Amino acid sequence: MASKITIPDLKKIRVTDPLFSHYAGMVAKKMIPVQWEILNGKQGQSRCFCIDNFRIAGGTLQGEHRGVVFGDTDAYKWLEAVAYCANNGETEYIPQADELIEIIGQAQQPDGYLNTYFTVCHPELRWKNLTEGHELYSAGHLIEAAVAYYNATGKRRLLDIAAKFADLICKTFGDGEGQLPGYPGHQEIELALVKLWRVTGEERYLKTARFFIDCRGRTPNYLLREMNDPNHKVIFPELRNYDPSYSQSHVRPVEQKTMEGHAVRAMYQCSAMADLADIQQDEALRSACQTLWDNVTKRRMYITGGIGSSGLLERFTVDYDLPNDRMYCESCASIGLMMFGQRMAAMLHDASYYETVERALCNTVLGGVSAAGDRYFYVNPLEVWPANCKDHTSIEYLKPVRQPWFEVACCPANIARTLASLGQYIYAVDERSIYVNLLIGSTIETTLRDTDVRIEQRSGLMHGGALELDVRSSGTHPIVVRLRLPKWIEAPVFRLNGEEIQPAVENGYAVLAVNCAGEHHFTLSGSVPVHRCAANLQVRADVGRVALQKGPFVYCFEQQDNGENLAALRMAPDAAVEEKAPAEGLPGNLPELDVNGCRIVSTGVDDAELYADCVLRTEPCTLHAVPYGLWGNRTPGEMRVWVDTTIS
Ligand code: FUB
Ligand code: ZN
Repeated sequence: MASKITIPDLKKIRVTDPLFSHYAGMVAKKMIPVQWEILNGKQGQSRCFCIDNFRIAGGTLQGEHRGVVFGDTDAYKWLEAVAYCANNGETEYIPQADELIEIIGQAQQPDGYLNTYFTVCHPELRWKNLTEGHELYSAGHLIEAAVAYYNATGKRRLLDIAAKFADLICKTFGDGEGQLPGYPGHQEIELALVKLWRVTGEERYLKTARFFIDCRGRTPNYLLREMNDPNHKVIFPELRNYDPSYSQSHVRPVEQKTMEGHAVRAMYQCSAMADLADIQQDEALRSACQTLWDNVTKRRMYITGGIGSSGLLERFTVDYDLPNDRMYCESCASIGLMMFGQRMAAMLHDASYYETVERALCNTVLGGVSAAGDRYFYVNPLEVWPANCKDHTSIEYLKPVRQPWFEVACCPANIARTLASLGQYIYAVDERSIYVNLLIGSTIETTLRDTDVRIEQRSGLMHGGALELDVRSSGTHPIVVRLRLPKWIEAPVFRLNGEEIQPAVENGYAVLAVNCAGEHHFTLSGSVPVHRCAANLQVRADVGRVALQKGPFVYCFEQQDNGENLAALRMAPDAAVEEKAPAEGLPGNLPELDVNGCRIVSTGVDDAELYADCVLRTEPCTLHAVPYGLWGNRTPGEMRVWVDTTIS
């Protein structure tokens, strides 16, 4: 049996790639300090009361709880991002983090319970509204932060706080006498308890994580019963007439076949399912993960790795329903997709899952934050016409420019924690192998079976160059570097110290043997052409349309480069595409693309009319495309990914 794949010590990984080090660097430089101000209520259009809420719950400040019921998670995700930055040697915010941890500790109840909303506003309703109350979701983020903080700093205070709460949760929930047979309305704690189990070795955490997965979807539906209770106190009116598929509680997870409901909930659940399937060698759970993965990636995912087609309730709809201008594609959902893919790849030792992980990362997740690191998209459209993004309409949730903060602010700190811990997606290890999952310039040092290994990865693939891996081994034992061979590299050629080699390719990984001590210089070269992509014909929104992709990067057209009314642009499926110098002002040196196309300049309807007979007039033009992950970083305006094909 293959040995388990784990995440290496993040302290030993550094990202050096120009694009990703720019964004990862922004976390410590911008995101953490600005978010700290916001959490302290000092900045932001949507006032945030997060830290004051902890003070109030801890009795050191008088006042009322303000903000959303899961506001505590803003602090937890911020702490997690601070921890990951500390791994990278960026420790400036550790004193503030320690201070915050003390404030959090004061808000913890003597029995371990920790949630500012319920403590301050409704102590009598503790665990009575799992559907809407987010107590277990918030606990999950606390645990994730605590594990990250402990791993990064060795400090136990937050871990002890989280473990005390987790112990209460393990005692409270279960099928035993006096326990509640309930489960979270928003999954998160399941994967967090797995992390807590990994760091403490305490079986009860794993058992409760498994319980939450197993009891979901039982009949009668626990959440529906809560919602239908005449004494139920409503928190989110939009959840009236509760549909259990919204929280993936319509069927037992192991029997779920399609990705339903709220996208972030679904991804966090699937991540935990994959963790448990791997740890417990559970074939039925593994197969459910595979079915759900296939459904989401082959039927319900945007080309940008965005997921969640419905703005109403941030949810999945039906296969192939992927509208471009009134979708959701929440940044957190794509982060969740990365998490799910990472776990599938680890469980199955299969590189192909990283095609999706990098699709989500390079497009939706990068696009979720400004290049300056201070503005965010919550919703990531593939088509925007700023003039119609109006409040009090059905797409009022869709913002044409990134925002400094949100009333529901789950995305900013989620993006920060993801970018600051990118190393976990780039590399993985098992007993004798290092897996290079993402071709992103970086270094890693690790020890496999007494053999010290250092890898320096540099990628010139997006610019016609090669991927270089300098591997230094102390050579006590032979080891293997498993380099993912992405589908977007054509005619790949491998070399070791200049000599061509033909490594075996297993599950999408080129197997590069390192049998002796010393320096080994591997290269992977090949072409990375621009693809003119089509969607499955069933995707009504994209029929007859093309999108451009080079490597993992999807491209888009912005008004700044193409004028207004991008709907009038046309591009033949075989249009000549030329790679140009990077667009000025965008990080990462990714090429801009010029495409021969045309523009409809008249439909035959004059300005005085709205409709008349159709007489089309077109003019040739060159279309300019920039990476979607970088859109909206220059002059605000229209944007679109999919362009209609030429009128013959
Ligand atoms: O409900 C908690 C978080 O807020 C969800 O994950 C997001 O979709 C947002 O609704
Ligand atoms: Zn979010």
